[in-house]
Amino acid sequence: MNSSDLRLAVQKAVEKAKIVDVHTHLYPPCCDKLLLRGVDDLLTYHYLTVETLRYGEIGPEKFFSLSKHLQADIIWDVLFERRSPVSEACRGILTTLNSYGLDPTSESLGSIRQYFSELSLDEHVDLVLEKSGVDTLVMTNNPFDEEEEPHWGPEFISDNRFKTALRIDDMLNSPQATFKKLEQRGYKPVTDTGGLDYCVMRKFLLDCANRIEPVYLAASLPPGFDWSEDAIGYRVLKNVVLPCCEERGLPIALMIGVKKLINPVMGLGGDGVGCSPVEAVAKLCLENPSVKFMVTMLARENQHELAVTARKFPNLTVFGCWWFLNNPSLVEEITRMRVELLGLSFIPQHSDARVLDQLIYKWKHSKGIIAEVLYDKYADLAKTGWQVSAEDIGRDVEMLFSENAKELTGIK
Ligand code: RAT
Ligand code: ZN
Repeated sequence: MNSSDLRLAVQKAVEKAKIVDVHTHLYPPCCDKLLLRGVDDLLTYHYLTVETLRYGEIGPEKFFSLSKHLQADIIWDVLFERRSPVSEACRGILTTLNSYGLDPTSESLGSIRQYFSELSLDEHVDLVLEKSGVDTLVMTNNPFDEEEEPHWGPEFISDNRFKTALRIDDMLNSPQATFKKLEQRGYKPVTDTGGLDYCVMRKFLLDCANRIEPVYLAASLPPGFDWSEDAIGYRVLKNVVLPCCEERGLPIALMIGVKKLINPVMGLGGDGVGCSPVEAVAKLCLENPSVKFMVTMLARENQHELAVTARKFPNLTVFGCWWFLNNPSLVEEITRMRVELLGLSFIPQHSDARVLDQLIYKWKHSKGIIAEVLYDKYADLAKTGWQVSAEDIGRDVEMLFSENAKELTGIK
């Protein structure tokens, strides 16, 4: 293949690749209003909210007291009408609208709203999954989320496109308070292990797992998470969470590095980032060889050490360019480094979509970068005399976008 054929072959393979999106905040259609969708939800995404508030034209308290419709009007005005929308989150809106054939330079926000209001929920879901190439996505399912948990009936897990992940942040980050909540739900302690009963906590997790059949358990942890042997959160991880993972054959996804609410008034947009100790991940992988760890870290500074660590542990899969890393310059740098250190043995991206339509731009933007990185790598191979065929490329691309995730999680 000459280099322009090679580029084309890679682009084609990536474009048509079906995706398993291993981390989102979306819900199946049966959850109705819980599934955010359409232009007002897109505009009021917390990434855009904080960008708007930075300009100081309206204070956070006033802004959050307004209706979603009015908030969207303000965001549109501040970020799109009176400035060029150059940030990644803004560009995402444009990519998404374009994909529906909507032209925000000639159409008013009113007519864009009109377009979305005419899509039924089911139509909308089908359309977005088709446009984004997402075959299967994994949700974030928190048993303590009062809006979500009541939906956990058989219908919740009946749509095969929406897989569940049991999110257990509370158990690791505030074990005592969580244990109290379990007691309120009728999980009474049997043995006394210093306030917490691991057995009861395991029973709770297994009951949750029976209800929603998760494809993994997950937690997001702060840079300051205490990894010492006698720290309570770490003991819960070792004595409750990992045994459940082992018993059910489920991976544990650790998302490490978020400093929660460094500015509380910003709500979901108020979190920050910090470096975390990668050696704690290595220790976990070493001490628990039969547990599969999926790890993503939020700090750019942690990426190299994490990739090097993954080289040593087949039970560690690095996934995604998470949250503040999901920007073209960083996705490119991180993906390039991961291919160089890990070959094809990682999951390059997840969307983290909170709004259905975001699947379109998050994947379009990431796919473009991943394709470029792959092209460069195959071109480097060609210089050694190693030729890849279109089939080879298709196979590799499938591993990155779906097969690795399927193998890890058991998603069919
Ligand atoms: O990207 C986001 O929306 C973040 O607020 C979080 O959802 C983060 O991805 C998480 O899952 O904790
Ligand atoms: Zn997330």
